[in-house]
Amino acid sequence: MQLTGLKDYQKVDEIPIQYGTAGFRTKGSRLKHVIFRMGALAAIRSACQKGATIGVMITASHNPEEDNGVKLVDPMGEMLGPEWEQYATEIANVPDSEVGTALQKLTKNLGVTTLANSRVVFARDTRPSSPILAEALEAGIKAAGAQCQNFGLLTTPQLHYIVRCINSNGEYGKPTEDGYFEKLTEAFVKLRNIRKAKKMKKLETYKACLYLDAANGVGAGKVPILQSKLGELLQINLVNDGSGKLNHECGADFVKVQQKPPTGVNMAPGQRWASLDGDADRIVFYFIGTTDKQFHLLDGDKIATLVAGYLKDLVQATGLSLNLGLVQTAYANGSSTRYITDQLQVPVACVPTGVKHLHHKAQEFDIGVYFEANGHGTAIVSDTSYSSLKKASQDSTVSEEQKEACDLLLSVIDLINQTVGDAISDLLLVEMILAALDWDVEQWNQAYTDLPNRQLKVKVKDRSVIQTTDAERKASFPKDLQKAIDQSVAKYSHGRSFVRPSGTEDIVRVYAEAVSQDAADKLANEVAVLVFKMAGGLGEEPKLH
Ligand code: G16
Repeated sequence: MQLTGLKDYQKVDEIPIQYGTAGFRTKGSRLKHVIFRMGALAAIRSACQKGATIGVMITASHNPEEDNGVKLVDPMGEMLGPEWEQYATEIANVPDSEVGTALQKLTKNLGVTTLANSRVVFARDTRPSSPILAEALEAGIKAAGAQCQNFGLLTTPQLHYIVRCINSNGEYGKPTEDGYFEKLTEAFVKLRNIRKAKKMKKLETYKACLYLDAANGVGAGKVPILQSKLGELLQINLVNDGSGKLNHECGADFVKVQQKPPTGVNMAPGQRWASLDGDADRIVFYFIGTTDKQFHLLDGDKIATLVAGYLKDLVQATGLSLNLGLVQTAYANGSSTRYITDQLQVPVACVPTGVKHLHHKAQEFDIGVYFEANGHGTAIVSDTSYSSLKKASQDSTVSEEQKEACDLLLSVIDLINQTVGDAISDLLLVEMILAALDWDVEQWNQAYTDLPNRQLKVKVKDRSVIQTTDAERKASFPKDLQKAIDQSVAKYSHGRSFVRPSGTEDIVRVYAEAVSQDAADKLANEVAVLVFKMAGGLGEEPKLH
């Protein structure tokens, strides 16, 4: 394949790069050639999908500002499948002189004869390197002979939504940012009006402020649009609104991992706070207790249990037999899994980190709720369940109460971005459920108490030496690492710990939980030292702080 402009997008180094948890991620300065090549690959993917539109998002989400990344979005707004991740990795790593041949070989193997009908849409986040990378992407798409549309600045979930709208011929919604906000806010307003009609006692409370940390990311520019459409229904007080450094001591990842508020914010007890991450696909909530004056985190596990509990009751009220399930990862707090199983009595599955794994597993249920503890998640509804709900809502033999429940559930489904975890949609969903249940954040938090936990990062020479099994809950390599982890864990009451190489940062992640914070910290540190010693740690040995 002849790629015009290839000479402007040559490799800057020979360090191998891999399509990881959420696409390619590294320093923005290393990515121009990768993104140019991904433009061509997206065109090929589109051709293999009979000309369906493929999305490409330029973002490194929660990573520091100097990083950047790229991920491809499949026709229904889903993450790229594993086989194509492999193609992406191969194409990204071939020498400059072999790019054309490698792409040619791939198109031939896949039986692609033309890329002229391929369509790619793309968007970017607010990182300084994003505009130039978007140019590289456009050049790659055009060099492959495909058509493209640049949506400029979008959140990652907005792009996923738009891709699905285009490929469903508008059935999922209008394929524009306006269409996105229209769909979500109309559903929200409708649901809140139903509640108003039911005279919820504390509905007034929910007109109060939500304090929102936008991580100085792309979401910051979108919140005013949301606010303008919600009017008084939800007052959002924005901090880290884009005037500061992206993800720096703020944002969902910082708050979750550090278990503290963004630096510099002034929280009063009882206020409802939330943080987005850099591309607004994750959200966590938090507050200062009115009695204990302590910081409390309402992370992805708490959101998942809130959503699953609400949906379970609603499904029951419809009278339809739809099976609801919840999907988590190894990071899910042990208390949340127990609560889901014992109290909610909802089946729960555990899969490896990465939305693609959770989404895939959730598709096994009629209604699948999935959340990573870091706040990345959504709910999905199978086509047949959606049709049953539509049918029942118009069926004259169905009771009025059941019809009402079907209508309610259909509106809730409209409020959910089913393509991928979406911080803005999740924000509205949580606000709606809290209002519906007449709960404040403290009541929400009381559902169960998290086991104290700690996450650490260990720098090693090559993080790929760590291999895992059992949905990342066990290390299968280096030999004896798991045995050593088990010995450490055995010393702590309610102890649990695992390690895994990050797919978005050049580090190994360590997770530990135990009966007290002190014990969780000690266990995490012991395991971090094991990783450091057995997997080629760099720099100083981890120390307990
Ligand atoms: C991405 C993925 C998430 C994953 C996170 C961390 O989030 O979409 O599924 O949990 O990276 O992954 P890892 O532990 O492999 O580094 P985001 O918000 O950065 O796109």
